Amino acid sequence: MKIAVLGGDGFCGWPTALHLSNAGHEIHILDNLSRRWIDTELGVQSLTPMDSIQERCRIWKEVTGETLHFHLLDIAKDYQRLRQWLDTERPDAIIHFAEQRAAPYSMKSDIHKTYTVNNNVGATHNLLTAMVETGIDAHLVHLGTMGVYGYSTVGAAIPEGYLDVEVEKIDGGKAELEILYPTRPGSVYHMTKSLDQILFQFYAQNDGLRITDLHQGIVWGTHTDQTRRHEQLINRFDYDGDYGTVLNRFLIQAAIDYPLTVHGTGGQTRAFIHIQDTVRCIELALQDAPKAGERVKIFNQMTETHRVRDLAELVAGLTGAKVAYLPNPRKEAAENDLIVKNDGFLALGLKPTTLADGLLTEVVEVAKKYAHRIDRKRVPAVSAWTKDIAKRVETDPEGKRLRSVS
Ligand code: NAD
Ligand code: USQ
Repeated sequence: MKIAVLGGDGFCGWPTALHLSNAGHEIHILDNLSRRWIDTELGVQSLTPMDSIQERCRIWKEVTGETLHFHLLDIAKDYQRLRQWLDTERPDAIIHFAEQRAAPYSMKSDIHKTYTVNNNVGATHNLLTAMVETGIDAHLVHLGTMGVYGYSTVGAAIPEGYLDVEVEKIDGGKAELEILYPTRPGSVYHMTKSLDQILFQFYAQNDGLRITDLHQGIVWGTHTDQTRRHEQLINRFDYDGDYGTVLNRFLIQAAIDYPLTVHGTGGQTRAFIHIQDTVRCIELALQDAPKAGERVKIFNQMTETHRVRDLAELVAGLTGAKVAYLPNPRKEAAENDLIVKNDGFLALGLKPTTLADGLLTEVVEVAKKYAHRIDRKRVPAVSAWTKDIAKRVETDPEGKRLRSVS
C-alpha cells in the first residue's frame, strides 16, 4: 500500500513508518517538524540523540534499501498544499499522528491552549475535508486517546468507543440507542481528541469516509525491532515535565538517581501500551478497514492498566530509586479504577507485551547511556491546570517540592 504517515517524525510516527516500510509498504512522511520547534521553545531535547528527519531517512535507505519519502507540510495551516498532495499521490491509507499531544503543554497558558485547539482540530478537519474534495478512497487511521473517556470509576468496563443505552420515549415505551461513549476530557489536549471524534462521526456518516480511531493509552518504551537496527534510527524519548509520560519518566529518573515524581497519592489508574505494540496495532488496524458507509471503527489501543504509585514502587524495587509524593499540578481524581475492553485487537491477533517482559530494564539502560544529555531542571512537571493549583505547586526544580520521600 501507499501510506501517508502524518506526524511521522514523532515518537509514535517514526517507528510506525519504519515498521510499515519494513513490511513492504511505500511510506510518505508528512510533518511540519513543530515538535522539534517545541523542544527549542521549552529548552529541552530528546533523551536520545535524534538526527534530522532527512538523515534518518537516508540511514533507513542505507540499512534496508527502502525509501522513506519526507514532505515538510503543516496539516493545520497548509490546507491547499495538503489537498494538492493527496490529489497527486492518492494514498491507500493515511495514519494521522500530527497533533500536539502533551496535556501539560496544552495547559501551560492561554497561548498554548489556543495553539493546541487550532493545531489539532484544524489538522483533523483539513484532512477530512481534503479527503472528500479529492475523492480519494483512503482508509484514515487516527491516533486518539483513552483520555476521551475520562478515568471515572463506574464499576463497568469501558467499551470500544460505543455505548448501548436505553431511553424512555414520550409514549412511555423504551428505545435502544448506540451512542459514542460520553466524553470527559481532563485537559485541553484531551478535549481536542474528543472534538476529533465528532468530526470523524460526521464525515463517516455524511461522505462515507472510512475511518478507524485508535483510543490509545500511555505509550512507554523506546525501541522497536526497526529502531534497534542502527544507532541513528533511534526513537525520540521525552523525559521533561511537559512531554515525558509517566512510566518513561520514572525509568529515566531512576537512571539519574532523581526521586520518582508521583503526583498526589499516585492513586490514578491509567492504561498503557509498549511502543512495539503501538506499531503492531496500527498494522492490524490497517488490515481491518471499515467499508464506506460504516460507522467509525474504534479500538482501545492498550494492553494493561496500572496505578501510578504501583508503577513507582515497581521501578523503585527494580532500581533502588526513592519515591517522592508531590502536590499534583493537575486537576484529576486522586484515586480511580479503570477497566478497559481491548477485545478488538486481541481478536485481530495482538500478543500484548507487558511490563514483566524485561523491557523496563532496557529503558533504564537507554537512559543510563544518554544520562549526560539530561537537564535535571527540566524534570519537574510545573504546568498547572488552574491558577489556584499553580499557587500551590512551587516551581523549585529539585528537592524542595517534595512533600514526602519514601
Ligand atoms: P509527537 O509529538 O512525538 O509527534 C507528533 C508529530 O506530529 C511531531 O513530529 C510533530 O512535528 C507533528 N505535527 C504536529 N502538528 C502538526 C501539523 N499541524 N502538521 C504536521 N505535523 C504536525 O507525539 P507522539 O507521542 O508520537 O503522538 C502521536 C499521536 O499519538 C498524537 O496524536 C497523540 O495524541 C497520540 N497518542 C500518543 C500517546 C503517547 O503516549 N505518546 C498516547 C496516546 C495517543
Ligand atoms: N504523572 C505522575 N508523575 C509524573 C507524570 C505524570 O504522577 O511525573 C501522572 C499524571 O498526573 C497522570 C498520569 O501520571 O495522572 C498520566 O500522565 P502522563 O503524562 O503519563 O499521561 P497523559 O497526560 O494522560 O498523556 C499521555 C500522552 C497523551 C496520550 C495519553 C493517553 O502524552 O498523548 O493521549 O497519555 S491516556 O492517558 O490514556 O489518555
